[in-house]
Amino acid sequence: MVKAVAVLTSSEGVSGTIFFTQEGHGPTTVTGNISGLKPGLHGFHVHALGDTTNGCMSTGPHFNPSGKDHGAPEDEIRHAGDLGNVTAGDDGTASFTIIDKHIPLSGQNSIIGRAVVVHADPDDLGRGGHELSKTTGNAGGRVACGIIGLQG
Ligand SMILES: [Cu+2]
Ligand SMILES: [Zn+2]
Repeated sequence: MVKAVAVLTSSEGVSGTIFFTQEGHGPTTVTGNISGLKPGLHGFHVHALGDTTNGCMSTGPHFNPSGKDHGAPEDEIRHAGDLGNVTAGDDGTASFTIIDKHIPLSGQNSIIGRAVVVHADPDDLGRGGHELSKTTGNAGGRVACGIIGLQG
């Protein structure tokens, strides 16, 4: 079992911790608790770079090793990093579990050393018809991010 963690940092009062586990070559389980969000849906992705020298802006685009368009987690055509949305309740907290086959914790397409990003707005999952729908899901600003690191 490989385990990883990302502690979110934010200049907008959002905080949280995201845990990742993967057994062998199976899917990766992502569990998270995030607080300080505006109620509603927030795009949630793995971005390509574990670089926060310029805050969440320097984490690059969505992790996309196979060069596809942006999509929903269940789509055939999606970025590996496309984990859809998380939903914050009226208290501004989101607690969730995501199981996904595209974000391994080892091997060539490992997400270790990359970043998770939480967005201000909902991810339209590529279906919004906006000029950004096929690249970012038009999910708006990056309100929090954390570098994915190995955990013992
Ligand atoms: Cu993103
Ligand atoms: Zn994407």
